[in-house]
Amino acid sequence: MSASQLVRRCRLNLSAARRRWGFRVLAGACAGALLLASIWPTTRAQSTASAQSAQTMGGVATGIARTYTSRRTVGITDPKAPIVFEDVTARTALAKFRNVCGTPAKNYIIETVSGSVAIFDYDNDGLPDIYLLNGSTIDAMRGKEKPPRAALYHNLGNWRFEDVTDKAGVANERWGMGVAVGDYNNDGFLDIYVSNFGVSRLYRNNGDGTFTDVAEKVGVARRGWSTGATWGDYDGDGRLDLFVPGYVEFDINNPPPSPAVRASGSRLGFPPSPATRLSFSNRTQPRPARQARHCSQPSAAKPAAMTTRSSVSEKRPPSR
Ligand SMILES: [Ca+2]
Ligand SMILES: [Ca+2]
Repeated sequence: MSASQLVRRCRLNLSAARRRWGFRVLAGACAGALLLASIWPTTRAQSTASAQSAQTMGGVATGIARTYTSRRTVGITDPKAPIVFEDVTARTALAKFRNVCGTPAKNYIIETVSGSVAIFDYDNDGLPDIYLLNGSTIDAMRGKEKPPRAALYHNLGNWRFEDVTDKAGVANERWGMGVAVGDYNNDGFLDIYVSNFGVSRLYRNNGDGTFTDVAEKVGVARRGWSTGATWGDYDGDGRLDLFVPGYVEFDINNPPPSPAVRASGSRLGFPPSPATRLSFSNRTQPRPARQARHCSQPSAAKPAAMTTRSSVSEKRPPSR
């Protein structure tokens, strides 16, 4: 091949390469345009939805229009909607009720749980009544102070309630954990099962505004730490059966040392256990502070009074 032929062939190749690159650029531009065209409606829809989610919405419980960000509320509320819920507790006898659950320090697990509520028509007058369960304190369980009481409020209508606890005989005065309502004897009146820390109760509805605790009589006075019970006819024989779950084992007369007790020695009136005293001596050992605190656990000197077993032992029932 001569030099002129070589130059000519190089020019032809260069022209072909320019045409190929030009086609590729044109194809890329078209693809970009198509991509933008496909993205544009989605982006616009998202922007619209975002703008809608920031719109001011109303129709809430207070009747005051508020701004919501959740899309679930968009388009389903009306700023002129009426009030749906209003807290009227202060206007009723329920305002006097106070739930008690140990001390504010919450040194023991028992002090962190209590209380329950049942709304049912105990006198069959067509108006739902309210039964509020209460907790207790360790001192009350040990007879050192007056125990808190549950309360039954009879619905008089027009948002008026009457405290009929004494008349009904359902004060409980134990550390309440749960309430289950059901007509266990099929007499047409709803009865109350109260699961307690201590001895649970079955309040039979006498049909005259009073109840009688028949738990011992019918064999459901479960001891230990019971929690949320429930009624159900598990075998379909037409009679309600009762399921009462248990929680952990806790000896109210020999609770495990809490951090506060370990720090103060005998806070809350409980004397330091041998294990606690052992922990104080262990702190003098040349160990890291964290390990020394760990050694304060009653691992070797005495087993802990509370365990996390799935079933509750009834060998050591609480005093109440
Ligand atoms: Ca009623
Ligand atoms: Ca009944």
